[in-house]
This record gives sequence, structure tokens and C-alpha cells, in this order.
Amino acid sequence: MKWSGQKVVVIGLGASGLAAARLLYGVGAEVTVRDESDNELLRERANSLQTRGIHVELGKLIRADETRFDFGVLSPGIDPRRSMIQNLLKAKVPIWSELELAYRFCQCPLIAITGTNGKTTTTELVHAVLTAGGKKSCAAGNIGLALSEVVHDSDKRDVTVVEASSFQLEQTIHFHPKVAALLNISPDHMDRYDSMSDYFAAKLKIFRNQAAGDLAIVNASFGRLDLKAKTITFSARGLAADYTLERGVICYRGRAIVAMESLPLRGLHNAENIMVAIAVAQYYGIEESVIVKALINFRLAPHRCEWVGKIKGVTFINDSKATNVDAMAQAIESFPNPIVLIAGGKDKGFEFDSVAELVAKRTRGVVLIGETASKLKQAWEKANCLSATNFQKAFDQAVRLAQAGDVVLLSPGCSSFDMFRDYADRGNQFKAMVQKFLQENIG
Ligand code: UMA
Repeated sequence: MKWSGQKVVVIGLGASGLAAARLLYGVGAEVTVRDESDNELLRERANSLQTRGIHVELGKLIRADETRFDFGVLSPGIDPRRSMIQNLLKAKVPIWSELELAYRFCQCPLIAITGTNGKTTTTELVHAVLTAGGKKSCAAGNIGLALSEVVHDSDKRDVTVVEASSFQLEQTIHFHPKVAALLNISPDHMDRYDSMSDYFAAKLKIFRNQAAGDLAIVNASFGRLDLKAKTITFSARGLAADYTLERGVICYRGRAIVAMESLPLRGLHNAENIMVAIAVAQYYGIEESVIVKALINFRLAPHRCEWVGKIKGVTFINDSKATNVDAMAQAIESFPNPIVLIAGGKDKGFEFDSVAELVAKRTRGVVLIGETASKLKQAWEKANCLSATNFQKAFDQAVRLAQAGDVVLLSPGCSSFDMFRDYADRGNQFKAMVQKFLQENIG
């Protein structure tokens, strides 16, 4: 494709939009960037782009002649049903996701990972085992580093591992990963999708352009998906599959590879994430001993069941990345001790009844925050639920409820945008409170 002179509108000036605008500008496209917000950070970004000759429109948009654009690049967090996108579509301007744009520039094979939970961990695991096996790899996408940011030197790598969210997959056209994995699916983003089948359809786009020479790695719980790529299955929950968990040992077609107890990750969900990493590494011909060593040395990224500290016998765990009900349930199930749970946040349209029994059984108390606090209180009437008007008060209440031997678990089951910048901000605030509490109790 000839990029020079193409008139492109990039929608959103977050991590994706900024990277896409720079990438397109670098190849001579005429770039306009639009963002519906207007704040100091965006104005700073806008200034840096404008000095290069990129046109930026912030805040309330004046509807101009949309037909002048050759195509648009959509940031994943922007709902395509919004009028600014619909106006472009009415003007017959094709809309690509930022993932699609970056894919068209990428000069090495892609390994794409999707699913509701475990995407980031699996992306990092895959990157770690490939690197240990001597492959030049890089991890990007939903993990926090836009794919457009890393395509310029993709010719120097063997692979790029990309965490692909359903939002990013929605507006893909030719996106074609050599290896694609679907981890699991459970309700999430129900404020963006009309039904679970719409959400599932977006996830399935990861396989759409794969062909016979490619590899699809699929949780056996999905049954037959009729994919064109060679398909490998996995299950840690007793289903027939290529990779299984037998008495705590990950096996390939019945042959033992590694015992979960020798690895730093816990739980059935992590066993499945590990199976995907092993499947990718074996596909790339990496020796089993190298894979196992890389898995033993692997450390989880922050905000995923992250151990923060132990004060007066109470352990503090930051699982701020748990932004849906299933992820929260997995965290609760990972700790045998009584739990004081801090939960709640932005309402994404979830029902919380499915975990009511688990919460009542496993928690000493629950401190609720954010938009969903009253909804959660109703759904979890058998649990000891308290509400807090701000995060510090929630932390203080959790500390008061906890007894020696308990776990104070921040695992909100909701996204963070009602009270925080993002899940990392929520997790970092929690960690800072634990540190302060620790200082007070030493001094
Ligand atoms: N904006 C609008 N109109 C809207 C919504 C947003 O103009 O209706 C503007 C905002 O003012 C903002 C910009 O769009 O300036 C933000 O765009 P974005 O929400 O797409 O965020 P990015 O900074 O580009 O980050 C995105 C992903 N965010 C989302 O999908 C919400 C990041 O995933 C990803 O790391 C990054 O691209 C790089 O690939 C985050 C995420 O929360 C971690 N993902 C969701 C999840 O994991 O559940 C899917």
C-alpha cells in the first residue's frame, strides 16, 4: 500500500492514537487526530504533533467534510457506535483498528493472544519462553505498548507477541497472526456489546485470516471451532485436550512436562496460560528444558495477585487488574485463608450473583467502592458488606476487619475509571496505602 499522501483520521489521542499518528506521519500520510476530551495532557500531546504538521482536533468536534479521508484509525477504547465514528462510516470512510494499521507495517510474524482473563500474563509468558529459547521477541498490544509503537524495527525480530483485546480485534480486516490463542471467555465489557455472542464474535476474529500453515491454540472448553489453522487444544479442567493437567502436572498428550508446584504461578487459570506458552515454544522448536527453566524464573507483572506486604499477620494482595467477575473469582479461589475483599468500581453491565456463594463462604468481610457498590451489596446479601465513600476509607475499613492470618485482597471485579485513571493507578494507590500502614506500624 502507498501511504504517502493518504488522508487519515486517527480517532483518540491515547497510547494507540499517538503511536498510530506518529507511524502514519513517518511514512508521509496527511494525518488528522481527533479526541473528544480536552485536557492538559492531551494539549501537550497535540502541541508535539502539531509542530510536525499533524492536524489535531480536541474536545467538541465541528463536523467537517468527512469524505476527504481515505481511512480512519480507531483507538480501542472508543465505541464504534459513537456518532463521530458513525459519521465517518456514513461518508464511506473505512475504519481500521490501530491493531490493523500496525499489522500492515509489521515485518515479522505475530503471535496473538486473546481471551477474557490471563491475556497479559500469557503474553508475558510466551515472550519469556521465546526469549529464553533465543528468539528475538517483543511483547506489545493491550499489554500497554501499542503495536504501532514497535513495528518500525519489526524486521529485526523473529516474532512479536501481541495481546489482543476484543476492542482491538473488532475493526480488523487483514490482521493475520501466524499463531493465535484463545484462552477463555466470560462476561466482560457488557456495556460495549449487546450480547455475549457479539463479544465472542469479536474475539474469534483473531483466527479469521489464518490458513492451513498457521497454528491456533484453543481452550478445549470451546469444542470444535472449525478453524482453518492447525489446532492445538488445552484444558486444566479435565477435558480431553492436547495439553492437560494430570495430578498437578502439565502434560502433552499424556507425557509429563512440568509440575505446577515447581512454578511461581498458581491456580488452574495459570496452568492453562502456561500450557499456551509451552505450545507456542514447542511450535518454535524450543527445547523442553529451556522452556521449563524460563517458566520457573518467570515473575508476574504488577497488579495481578501481587503480594504487597504482611503487617501484623495480615497479607495484602493487589489484584487491581481483576476488572471482571471471573478474574475476581479466580483471585478469591487462589487463597485458602479468610479474605477481606475490596471490590467495586465502574459499572460495565455485569451481574454479580454468580459469585455470591463464593464471596459469602470465603470472605470475612467485603468493603465496597465505586459505582457498583449498591448493586454488589444487593447481590451479596449473605456476605458481610460495608460501603466506603473513598478509597482510603475502604482501605481503613478493610484493615479494621482483618485478623491475623487473613488476606486483604483488592480484587475489584470492575474497571477503575469511575474513581481512578486506570487499574494501575488504583493498584498503585493501594500499594502506597499498604506502605504507609507498614511505616506507621514499624515506627
Ligand atoms: N476517547 C474519545 N472518545 C471516547 C472514548 C475515548 O475521544 O468515546 C479518547 C480519550 O479522551 C483518550 C483516548 O480516546 O484520550 C483513549 O483511547 P483508548 O481508550 O483507546 O486508550 P489508549 O490509551 O489508546 O489505550 C489502548 C487500550 N485501552 C483500551 O482498550 C480501553 C489499552 O488497554 C492498551 O494498553 C493500549 O491501547 C495500547 O495497545 C488498556 C485496557 O484497559 C490496558 N484494555 C481493556 C482491558 O484490558 O480490559 C480492553
